[in-house]
Amino acid sequence: MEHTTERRGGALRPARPRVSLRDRAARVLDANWTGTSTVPSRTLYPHQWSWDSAFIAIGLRHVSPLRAQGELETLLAAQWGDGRIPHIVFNPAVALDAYFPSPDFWRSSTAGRAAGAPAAVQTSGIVQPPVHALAAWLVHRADPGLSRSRGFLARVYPGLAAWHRYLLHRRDHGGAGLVSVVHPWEQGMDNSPCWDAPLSRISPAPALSFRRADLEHGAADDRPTDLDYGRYVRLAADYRDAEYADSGGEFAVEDPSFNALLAASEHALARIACELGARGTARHARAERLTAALVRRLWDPLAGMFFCRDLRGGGGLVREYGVSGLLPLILPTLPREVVRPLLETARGPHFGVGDQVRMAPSYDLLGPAFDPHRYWRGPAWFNTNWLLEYGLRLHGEHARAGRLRTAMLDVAGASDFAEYVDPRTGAGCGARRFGWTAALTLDLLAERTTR
Ligand code: 9WN
Repeated sequence: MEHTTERRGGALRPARPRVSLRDRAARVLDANWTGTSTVPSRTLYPHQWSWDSAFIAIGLRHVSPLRAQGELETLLAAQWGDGRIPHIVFNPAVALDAYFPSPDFWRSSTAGRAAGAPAAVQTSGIVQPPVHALAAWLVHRADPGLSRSRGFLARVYPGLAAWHRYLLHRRDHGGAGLVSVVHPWEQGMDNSPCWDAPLSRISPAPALSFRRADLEHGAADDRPTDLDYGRYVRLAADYRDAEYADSGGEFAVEDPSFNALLAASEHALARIACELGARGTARHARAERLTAALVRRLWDPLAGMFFCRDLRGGGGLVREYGVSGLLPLILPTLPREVVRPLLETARGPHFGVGDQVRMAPSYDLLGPAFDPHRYWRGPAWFNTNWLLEYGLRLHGEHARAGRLRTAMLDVAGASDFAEYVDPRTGAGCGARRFGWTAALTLDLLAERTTR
């Protein structure tokens, strides 16, 4: 708490204690805690989401390492037999119509039986970016004594290893050592213009065949369109009807951030293995192979940018500047001849990081599809900016990283922990008191050494 005094009517009197940003952020996580995990938003997203939980655990470890461990353990309890970690774990106490698509759409325990979906809990059947091993390692580091006494790493290691195995073995649809996403929701930046070309080939499900719940809580102009939703539904229904088998499918894209996060998490898994008394060498080597494949497959030296590769559209690169293409900066061994131009792209007119914007936009400031308010088509998000801030520091851009950190803290506080914000003004959009915004604020506020 910060105590100040204020002058009212000429007299000095004690001010009401102002709540610090740290306490406000911690209160958001308390309010979103269900007893076993944390919802991204009480209104818009009332269940557990996969990469949200990983980012939330990274912040929660500064407030309650025990809850942070529990967050990841709850998610892993819903893992499928084939190793996939589902993107949503449904809370049975929440009404079916509170979120779409609901459990009766995914039908995980029946349609997912062959893939090993759990019987006791309902989940979606697609995945999200693999931030979990990284989160588990950071959670362990926050309180190694507690972690060792609970056997936390030993509990989560087999599931995390199976998760990476699933991605590397069942999702390498391009056969070149990278993972493909089979739905835009899997990559997490749902309506990014990077998906426009691959999605344009998908015939949308009829508008009357489903009912969106998101528009009851969010402004339509800030959300994906009905046409986007029709295509999301078509892709998810086709995957479900094929019993979530990882064979064909009309959408398969190699994405830079998904694969960079897998490489970073593979490095973290190597550290976890060492902590458990095993050798991490093979895992570090795998992370290096992923880094090399990223550069070989997705780096465009002329543009100074990583792009998505559209496997079903002739296998070419989608030359849209999405923030995903900057996120390989989190990798420690990215070659110098890639790092230098990539940092220039981050600073330059497409993203303006550190000068033209308060926070990095999700999509190209110069792109024809740029929209500062519509979800992943321009607004700035806290998870991608947190990753970017880390990447800038990792590669020696300390002053720029410091400016970004300050802006993120200001914007998080002023917007009441908005889901996403206008990258230039910082004006909040979407849900407020959003889980990972609060969690990553806590992480940015923590001492550098514990981060
Ligand atoms: C679909 C929960 C999730 C995030 C995603 C974000 C949004 C869901 C939706 O919310 O997606 O998964 O209904 O729009 O795009 O990144 O994990 O916060």
